[in-house]
Amino acid sequence: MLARRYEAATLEQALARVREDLGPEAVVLYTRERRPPRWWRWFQPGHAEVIAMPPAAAEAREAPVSWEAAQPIRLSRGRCRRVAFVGPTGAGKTTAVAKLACEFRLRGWEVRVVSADTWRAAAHRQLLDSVKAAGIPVHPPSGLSAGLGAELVLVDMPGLHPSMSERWEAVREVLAQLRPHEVHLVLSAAYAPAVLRRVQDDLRELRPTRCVLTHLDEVEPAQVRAALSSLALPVSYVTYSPRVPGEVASARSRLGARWLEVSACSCG
Ligand SMILES: Nc1nc2c(ncn2[C@@H]2O[C@H](COP(=O)(O)OP(=O)(O)O)[C@@H](O)[C@H]2O)c(=O)[nH]1
Ligand SMILES: [Mg+2]
Repeated sequence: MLARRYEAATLEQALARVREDLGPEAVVLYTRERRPPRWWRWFQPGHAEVIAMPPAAAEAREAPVSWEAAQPIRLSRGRCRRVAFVGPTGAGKTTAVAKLACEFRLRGWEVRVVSADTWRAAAHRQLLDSVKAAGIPVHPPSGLSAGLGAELVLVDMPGLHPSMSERWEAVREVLAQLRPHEVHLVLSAAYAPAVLRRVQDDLRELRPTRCVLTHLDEVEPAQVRAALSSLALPVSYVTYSPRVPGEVASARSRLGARWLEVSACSCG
């Protein structure tokens, strides 16, 4: 979408930069402002952040793309919901798991993460580093029973391709053991439509019921439209930065829908 990030000491200044750069019709996708108390500002100035994109009206006039928003993960106190994330290598699985783990933890839920990607040595480390600050335990697949007692268990799977038979075996085994309530297919919005269709087809056996669309900050609206029109699954979440925590939204939230709708309806 090639959304741009603007940072300044205040929200007004950041928005002024957006208008200066993208014009008064710029589409603001996200704002965040940290305002320290007045007496503290001398030591530490405020910080505001805006993500915005050029006006959708500038885009080609085409029919709106239809897409479906899936329900976000729903939890109940004292009950454990197991959610697995599958997809190709580099799609953004580990990042999405870490973002969601932090998000649910911050909302007060008991969260555990299972790192089933033993192929990328850095994967476990990456996950551990990004969620440990939130106090979320990360378990190897052999520690699945440690998920008992948690209200949400998020499982990060290794990247899959039909040629990787060993990984498929491992993923099938973890899924059989875990019996997840939900399987989310993680797809990058940067993939070409043919790749998106092929991946959905290749991974159908794992029965994903929804997909997470990632890398929205890196692609043009036309690309997001192409991605949305290639999806057979409803979208559960979107991610729009590599940062953890933060910058993940349910497709049913205003922010999540905005990331997709701006592109889907870029028909002027
Ligand atoms: N810009 C951007 N980068 C992302 C996003 N999600 C993941 N990444 C980056 O994409 C790369 C692959 O992500 P990772 O979570 O390791 O993918 P995995 O192989 O599917 O687990 C990493 O460099 C991430 O920081 C996103 O929404 N936006
Ligand atoms: Mg990974």
